[in-house]
Amino acid sequence: MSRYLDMVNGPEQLKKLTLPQLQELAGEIREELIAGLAQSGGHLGPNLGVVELTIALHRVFNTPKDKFVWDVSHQVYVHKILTDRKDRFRTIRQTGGLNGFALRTESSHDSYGAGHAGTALSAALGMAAARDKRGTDENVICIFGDAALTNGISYEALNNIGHTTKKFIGILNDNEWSIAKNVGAIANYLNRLITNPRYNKLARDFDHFIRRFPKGDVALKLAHRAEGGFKGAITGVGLRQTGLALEADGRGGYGSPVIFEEMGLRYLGPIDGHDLPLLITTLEFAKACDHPIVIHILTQKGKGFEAAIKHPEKFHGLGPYDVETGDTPAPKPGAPPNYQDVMGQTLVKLCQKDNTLVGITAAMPTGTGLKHLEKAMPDRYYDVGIAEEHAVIFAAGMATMGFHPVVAIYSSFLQRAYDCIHHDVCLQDLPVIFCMDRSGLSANDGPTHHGLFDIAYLRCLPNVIAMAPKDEDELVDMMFTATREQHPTFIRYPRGGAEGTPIKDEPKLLEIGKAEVIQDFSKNGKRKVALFGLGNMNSLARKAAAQLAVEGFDCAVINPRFTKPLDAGTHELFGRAAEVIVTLEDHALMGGYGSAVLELFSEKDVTTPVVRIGWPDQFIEHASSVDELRKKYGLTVENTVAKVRAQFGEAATKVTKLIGVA
Ligand SMILES: Cc1ncc(C[n+]2csc(CCOP(=O)(O)OP(=O)(O)O)c2C)c(N)n1
Repeated sequence: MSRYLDMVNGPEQLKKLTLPQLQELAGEIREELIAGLAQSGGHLGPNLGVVELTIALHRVFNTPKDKFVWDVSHQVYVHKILTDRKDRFRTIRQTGGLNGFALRTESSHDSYGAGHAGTALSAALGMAAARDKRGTDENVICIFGDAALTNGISYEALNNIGHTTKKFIGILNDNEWSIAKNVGAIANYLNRLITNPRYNKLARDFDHFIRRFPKGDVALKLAHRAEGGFKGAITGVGLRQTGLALEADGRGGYGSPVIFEEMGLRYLGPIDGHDLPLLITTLEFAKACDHPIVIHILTQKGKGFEAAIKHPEKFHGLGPYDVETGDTPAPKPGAPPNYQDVMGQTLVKLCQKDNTLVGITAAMPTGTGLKHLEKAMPDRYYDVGIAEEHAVIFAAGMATMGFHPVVAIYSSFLQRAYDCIHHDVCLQDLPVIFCMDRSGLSANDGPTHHGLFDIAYLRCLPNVIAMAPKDEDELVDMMFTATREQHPTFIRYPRGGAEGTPIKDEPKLLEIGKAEVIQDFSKNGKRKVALFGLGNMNSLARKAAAQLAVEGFDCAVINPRFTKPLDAGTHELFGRAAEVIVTLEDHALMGGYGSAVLELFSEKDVTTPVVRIGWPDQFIEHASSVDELRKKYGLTVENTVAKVRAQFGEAATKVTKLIGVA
C-alpha cells in the first residue's frame, strides 16, 4: 500500500496534502520513527511527541526562508524526514549518516545547530533582530521544551524579546519531562497554567481570526473544546490534577497575566499539541500576529508507542530496542559496569560515612549515575534542572558552609559553567568535587557531546586538582581521595563500560600529584620508550607497549593519574631515561595532557622527543562507535607503534601499518 510518506520528500509536497491526509502522514511518520530507530537507537520519545507540531510548522511556514530554531534539537528527526532527508533517516547517528541534531552543514532547512540545552530563544531572537535590521520578512520560530525553562539563558532571552522585536514566535513544547521528570518551580507553574481554567480563555482576536477561515467554525469549536476546562478536550495528553492551592503563586492568586505576558510576550494556550487542525490554525494566527507570541502546547513524550509512553525517561534516548515490545537487550553477563554506575554507587557509600557529602546533578540523574544517590539518600541529592552554572555556584555556596558537594556533569555540558568554576570555585579555593562523565567521545551524539576539552580548560586554573582514572577501581580511589581534599577536584572518565577491574573493598588514598609506574624499563639494552597513558588510554598504552616489546623495544608504562598537579619528578625521570616518550590522552592534543608534558620538558630542559597521541585540532564528527573514530584519527595501537618507529627512522611494519591520519 502506498504511503503519503513515500510521496513527501520536502515541505512543498506536504503542503499539497489535505488535513485527513496529513493526519495519516503523522501516523506513517510515527511508524517510521519506531521502526527506523529500532536498530541504532536515538531520541525516540521526544520525536514521537512532536510529529503533529512539525507537520503543522511545515504546513504553515516555508523553510529554509523561515527559520526554525529547536532547543537542544534532539527532536528534529521529523523535521529531517520532512526536509529531503527521509531516504537517509535510517543512517541517523551512524558513521557517515545524518547527525542526531540540527546541523547547518547538513541542510539549508537546519537554520541553527545545537545539542546543548537553553540556546534556542537567544539564537532565534538574534535571527529576528538581524531580520529586522535587514528589513526582510522571514518568520523566526523557536521551539523549546518545558525543560529549557529550567535553564538560565532562556530567561536572559525572554527578558530581551519584548523590546527587541515585534515579530517572534515561540512554541513551548510542554510534555512535563526533561530527560527525567522536570523539576522546580517553573514545572509547577506550567502545571498550574494547565490545570487552571482561568488561563484557558481564548483571546477575542484569536476567536475572530479563526472565524475568517473556510472551516473556521469547526476549528473554533475545537479550540473552545480545548478552552472548556481543557481537561476533556485533550485526547491522549493526560491533564494533570494539581494538589496546589490556587493562591500558591505567592502573589495573592492567579489574577495577573502569566509570566510570559509580564515579559512582553503574548501567551496563547495551552493547546493540544497533537491536534493538527488546531495547531495549524494557531500557527497561522501566530504568523499574522504583530507582537511577540508564545504558544504553549501540550504533547505526550513517546506518543504512539506504548513502551515509550510508559517509560519516558528510558525512551528519551536509547540504544536498540524491540519494535513490538520496546524491550532493550539485557547487559551481557559478566560485562564490566558502566562508569556512571560505579560513580553513583561509590557516592552512596561515601555519603554513608561522611555527612558533609551531597550530590548535585543538572537534570541528568541517570546519565551521571546520581539516581543511585537519589534512591538511597534522597535528602543528600539535588537535581537543579538544566542549570549547570547554577549547579556549580550552588555547590560553591554549600562548600562555604562546610559541605563537600559532588557535582556530576558531563564534560561538554560543564563548559557552560566555566566562569563559575573559575570565579566561584577555584578563585575561592572551595572543596567542590567535579565528576565529569563523558570525558572522551560520545560517538553517536557527535561534536556537541564529545568531552575533549576539559583538561585544557582546567589545567590553566590555579588551585585545581585534576585526575583521570585508568579503571573503575581507580575511579573509586580518586573519589575517596577527593573527599579528603580541601581544594577543587575534578575527575574525568569516559562514557559507558569500564575496564572490568575488580573494585577493592576499601578505597585507597592517593598521593596528590603522584603518577603510578605500571611497568619500568627491563634494562635489557633495547631502545627505551616510555608510554604515559592517561585515564582510559592507559590500556592502549599497555597494548602498544606489548607490541613494541615484540618489535624490539624496552618499554615503560606510566599511569599519570594527575593532569594537575603533574608529577614533575616521574615525568622528568622517564623523560631523561627514555629515547622516545609517548603521551596518550582521550582529549584534544592542543592544550591537553601531552602539551603539559611538553611545557614541563621545556622548563626542565628535557630534550627527548615526545609523540603525542590524542584528538587533532578539529571538531570530531559523530560515528557508530568510538573504535571507528579512534581508527580514523589514529588513537590506536598501530598508529602509536608506527609513530614510535618513525622516531627511530624506521618505517611502519606490516603489523603497524598506519591507519588513517593523526
Ligand atoms: C546544557 C545541557 N545540559 C544537559 C543536556 C542534556 N539534555 C538533553 S535533552 C534534555 C531534556 C530536554 O527536555 P525538553 O527541553 O523539555 O525536551 P523534551 O525532550 O522533553 O522534548 C537534557 C537535560 C543538554 N543537552 N544540554
